[in-house]
Amino acid sequence: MMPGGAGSPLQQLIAQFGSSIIVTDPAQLAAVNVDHRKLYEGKALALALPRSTAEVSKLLAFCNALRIGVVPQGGNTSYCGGTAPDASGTQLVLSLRRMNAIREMNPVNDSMIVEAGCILADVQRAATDAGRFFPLSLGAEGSCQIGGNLSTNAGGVNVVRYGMARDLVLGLEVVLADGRVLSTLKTLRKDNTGYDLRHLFIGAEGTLGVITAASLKLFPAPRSVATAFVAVQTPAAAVSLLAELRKSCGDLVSSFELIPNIAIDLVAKHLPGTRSPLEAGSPWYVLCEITSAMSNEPLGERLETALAAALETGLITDATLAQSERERQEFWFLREHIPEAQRRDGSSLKHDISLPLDRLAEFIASSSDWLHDQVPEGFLVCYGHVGDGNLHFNINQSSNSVATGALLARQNEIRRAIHDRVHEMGGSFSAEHGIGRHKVEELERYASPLELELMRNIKRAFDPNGIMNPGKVLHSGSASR
Ligand code: FAD
Ligand code: 2HG
Ligand code: ZN
Repeated sequence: MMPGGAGSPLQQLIAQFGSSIIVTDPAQLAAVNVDHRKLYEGKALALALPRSTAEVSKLLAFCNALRIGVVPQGGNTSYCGGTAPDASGTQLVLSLRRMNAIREMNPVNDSMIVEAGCILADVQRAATDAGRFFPLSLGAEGSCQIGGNLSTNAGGVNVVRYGMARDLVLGLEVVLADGRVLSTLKTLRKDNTGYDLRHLFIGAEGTLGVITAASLKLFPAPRSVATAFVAVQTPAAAVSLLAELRKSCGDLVSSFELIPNIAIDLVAKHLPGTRSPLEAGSPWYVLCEITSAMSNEPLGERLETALAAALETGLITDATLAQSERERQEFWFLREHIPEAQRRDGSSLKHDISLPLDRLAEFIASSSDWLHDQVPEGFLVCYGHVGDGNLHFNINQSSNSVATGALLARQNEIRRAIHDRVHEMGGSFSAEHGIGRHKVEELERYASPLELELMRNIKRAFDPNGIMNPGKVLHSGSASR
């Protein structure tokens, strides 16, 4: 029977839940049919917009009974195509955008309970308004949702101090594929009571259930901050600088980002009014920040002393400290807009990789040489969260390959060469962006047979009918292979 025909799944959904929850408006569907990078465009059966956990529960129970595939979607900012329905017109996209309440704010316990549809920036703001700090921070924070952040186990620019999204979670409320609600929304730091189920859903990209709420850790608000834009000649110098800063500033180091000159050029080209904070050019820069919860801490002096010592030994070649909050924001604007500048420059190949810190510089050096020799169709824009060993080893099309599509035509071969090299060096082919649909084959290639077997067993245990985000993370149906 066709999805839209009499007694069809769509008609049954509308009859059961009403057209205020089951949306079929073509304009709204067009927006959810495609992922952020436009890698995949599908065709949703409809868009479900529930208002409560109880409604999500009824929806999933219903979809499970009818074997309707469900594709959860948060802010749709993720990079691996995890949010796009397939082309069959039979999958229901489920958005929790109406579930955006802060259920509880508990500054004494340093915790808050939020619904999954909260925009990340709103979660940060609520914490700040309560005099606390929620440290997850990334370029898409104005549109991504906390449910999406947890489902991708997002990283961002504060991981070096506070950890990944996973490290910020005390408990979850999850609707399972069959509609049952699993609630571990406790706000405890210590709770060793059997298997820690919450961690299975974090990073599962909607393949095991729908996260409807989370209990999150809060931290003392930073009251002193110092931010520097530093010129270094090589990535090796950047890695050594990180070690030096850790020696002198300890765990005050909250961000440590590597930026190549080419990225500054791209931002300046595509976002008028921006420019490098340092006059003299340098092949590489570091944007680093130290913060403290103590007010009036002389962090500027501390960072300046550390950087002066590094200048003295030749580890760095120049540096400037942000003299005001406005200047600090300008430094960060440059960093946060590299993805946008890259996008405006044309299609690119993205490799979100991580390596042990002691091998990171060696990887950049050997892979840059390889690219230079073997991939004349592109140029490297390699930047990232070096404090966490995470590089965005991206390749943009050189001007003469835009028209021919020569770089994009070689993407599989290039990806294989880069990921193989990363794997050989003990790294990961997906540091913070997940698997989605885009990296399912990569997971099959690099995970061990035992890891894959256990993942399939977990998928089967939580979602025996395979309705949750089919074809993402693992091949569709591979739960039963
Ligand atoms: P979506 O893209 O909507 O969904 C992501 C996955 O989670 C999908 O598989 C979806 O099915 C699933 N999902 C969504 N909501 C739920 C739910 N409630 N329950 C179960 N499953 C769900 N990522 C980083 O890690 N670090 C960065 O620094 C970073 N910077 C970025 C900068 C820019 C400019 C952009 C555009 C993206 C960036 N990202 C970054 C990627 C992206 O923002 C993150 O992956 C983010 O966590 C995705 O959140 P989202 O709400 O958009 O999720
Ligand atoms: C970032 O760190 C994001 O800015 C996006 O993770 C990286 O666009 C990218 O490749
Ligand atoms: Zn990143």
